[in-house]
Amino acid sequence: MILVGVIYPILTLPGMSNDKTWTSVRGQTEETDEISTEVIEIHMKSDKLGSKVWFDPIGVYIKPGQTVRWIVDENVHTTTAYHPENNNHSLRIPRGASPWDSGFLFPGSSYEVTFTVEGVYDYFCSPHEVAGMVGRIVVGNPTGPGSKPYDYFKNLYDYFKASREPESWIPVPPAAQEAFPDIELIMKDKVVHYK
Ligand SMILES: [Cu+2]
Repeated sequence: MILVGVIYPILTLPGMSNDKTWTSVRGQTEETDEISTEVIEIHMKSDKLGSKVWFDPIGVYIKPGQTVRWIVDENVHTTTAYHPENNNHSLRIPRGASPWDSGFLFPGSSYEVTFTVEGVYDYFCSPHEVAGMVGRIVVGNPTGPGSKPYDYFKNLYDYFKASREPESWIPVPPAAQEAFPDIELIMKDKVVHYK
């Protein structure tokens, strides 16, 4: 008599995800959320005519080490840091933090940035900045150039004669200044939606 070995089907194990940590408890697989590695999603929106454009949420609070993922829902957008390296815009992210510029993003595409330096990060959408399409991210302590008045780089020289900020930086346009959510509101609510 010939014994035929039984071939067991290969079990499919749950894959490791970037967002989740899998832990085995008494033979069962459970999913555990870890706040510090949660990816925060911000959608890039537009009405059908393109006359109304916005980031949603427009303000978020995260912890150092967390990643933000921008996703285009409608229209074409960029996510671009307020930084002199980005077309001489004024500095509104922490000193020492790397500026980012996604370039044009089309519907369905996304772009990620991981934030490690604490402070306030202001950013804009290149084609829609003058229409007020901007957003604000607070990473840990709400400090740095992004926490200062929009014209800080012009006033310091006048008041203290000690500024090293170039006065040629492009200021934040009025509609964008109007759109930014207050830092205090972001600290309180953690997520601030566009109104
Ligand atoms: Cu846009």
